[in-house]
Amino acid sequence: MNPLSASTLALLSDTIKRPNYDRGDVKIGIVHLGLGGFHRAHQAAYTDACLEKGDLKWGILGASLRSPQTRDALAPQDGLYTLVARSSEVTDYRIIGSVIKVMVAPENPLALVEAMAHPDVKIVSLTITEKGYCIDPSTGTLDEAHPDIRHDLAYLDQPVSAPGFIVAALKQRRERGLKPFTVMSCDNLNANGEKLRALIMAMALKVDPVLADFIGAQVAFPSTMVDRIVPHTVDEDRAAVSEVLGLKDAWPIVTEGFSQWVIEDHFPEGRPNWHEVGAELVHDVTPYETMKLRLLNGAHSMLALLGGIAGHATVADAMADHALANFVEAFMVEDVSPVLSVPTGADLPSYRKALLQRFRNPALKHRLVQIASDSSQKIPQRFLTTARDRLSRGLPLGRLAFGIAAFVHYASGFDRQGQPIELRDPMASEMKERLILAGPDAEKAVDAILSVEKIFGTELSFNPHFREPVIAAYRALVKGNPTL
Ligand code: CS2
Repeated sequence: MNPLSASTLALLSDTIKRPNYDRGDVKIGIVHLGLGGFHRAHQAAYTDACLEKGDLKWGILGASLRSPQTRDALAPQDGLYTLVARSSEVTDYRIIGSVIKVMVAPENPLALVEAMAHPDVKIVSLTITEKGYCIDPSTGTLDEAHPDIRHDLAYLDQPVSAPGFIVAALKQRRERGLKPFTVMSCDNLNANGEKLRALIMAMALKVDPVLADFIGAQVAFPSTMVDRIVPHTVDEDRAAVSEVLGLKDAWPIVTEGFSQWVIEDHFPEGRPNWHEVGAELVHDVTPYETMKLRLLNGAHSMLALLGGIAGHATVADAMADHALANFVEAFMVEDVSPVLSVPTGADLPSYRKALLQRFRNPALKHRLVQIASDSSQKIPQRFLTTARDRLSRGLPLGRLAFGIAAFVHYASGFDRQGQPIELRDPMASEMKERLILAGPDAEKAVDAILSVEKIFGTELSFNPHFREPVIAAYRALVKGNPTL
C-alpha cells in the first residue's frame, strides 16, 4: 500500500476531505511544543480550517520535546495525517495539512530555538501535559529543583524543558531586536496562561533581569480552555484508517465529533481567525476552564481511578457499570456543581448531560490508564479545587473522598482484586515506596499519600474534614464495598 503523502493525496476518494490550499505557499507562523494526538485533533484542525479560508501565514511547525516517534511517522507523510471523528452515528475522515514541519527537540535544540526566533513566528503554543510545565502542583509556581529547570538554567543554549525553550527563544528575539511571540498554553491547567507567564518570568529573572522586563512588558500569555476527547492511537486504528484511505497512514488520530476551544483574545502579534472556524474568543476564560476541569476532567479522573481499581478497561466500560455511572453523575450534580461558578448563560444540566453522553460514546476506545496516568499532576486542579471550596463553605467532602481514596489505592499499583495495574506517573516510585513503608493499615496508607506536599500542599492532610472521610472511603474500597 502506498503511504499517505503530498504526492499520493490525489489518489484518495472524493469523499475524504483534504487540504485545498497550496501547502507550498504556507508560512510557519506557529511553533507548537508537544506534537501529541491532542494537538493534532484540536488546534491543528482549527488552524487547518483557517488555512483553508486562505490565510496562509499560519502553518505549524510541530516539535516533539522527547521522542522521535511522531516525526518518524509524519515526516515521510509530509506532515499529513488523517483525523477521524467518530460518534455512534457517523465517522468523518479529514486529512489535516496545517503541520508543515516536524522537529524532535533533543536532536538539535538550537535548531528549535532558531525556528522559534524566526521573524514570521507570531505564536508559540503548547500541549505538553501537566508535568511538562515543571510546576510544583501544590503551589502552582516554578519547581526550581526540577532537574530539567536546573539543566536549562545552567545551559540555556541547549534547553530541554518547554519553559527553557521559550525563555531561550525570547532571549534571542530580544537580542535581535525582534518583536516577541505570543505564548499560548493549551493544557488542562487552571489559568494556564497566567501560570505559564509566572513560570517564564521566574526563569527569565534568573537568566537576566533585562530579559524579564522585556517579557513582562511585551509578551502576551492568553489562557485557553481546550476540549476534545482523544484516545491514544492503536494499531487497530492505523489498519482501519489505512483500509478506508487506500493509503497507509502511520499515525492517524481518532477522536469524537465534539470539539470546543475558548481563547482569551490577547494576541498583540496577530492570530489566525480561529473565531471563524468554531473557536470562541472571549475576555475571560476562567469560568469555562473551571467548569471543564472540575466537571469533565474531574469526572474523567473519578472514572479512571475508581474504574481502574474495579478492573474496567475503557471509559465506556466504566460507564456501563451502573453503580459507577450513577456515582459519577451524582458527583457532578451534588458535589461539584453547588460550588462552581459557571460562565454567564451556561446551562449546567445540559452541559453535564452532554458529558455523560460523550463518555458513553461506543465508537471510542478511551482507555482508563490513559486518563489515570500522571494523576499526581491532575488531582490538584480536578479534585482539590472543589475540595477546598467545599470545605471552606463548611460542606462535607462528599464523593471526592472516594476519588482521593481511589487515587491512594491506585498508587499501590494493584486493583481491588489484587491484580497489578499499570501506574504511569512521575511520582509513581515515591508514592509506591511510601505505601510499602506504611504497610496494610488504612490510616497509615492514606496519610502516606496525603502528606505528599507536592500534591496536597500543607493544610489538607491536617484537616480532619478532609483526612477522615478519605480514610473511611479507603477502608470501604479495600473491603470491597459493593454499594459503589
Ligand atoms: C483526560 C483528558 O487524559 C485525561 O486526563 O481527562 O485528556 C480529556 O480527555 C480532555 O481534557 C478532554 O478535553
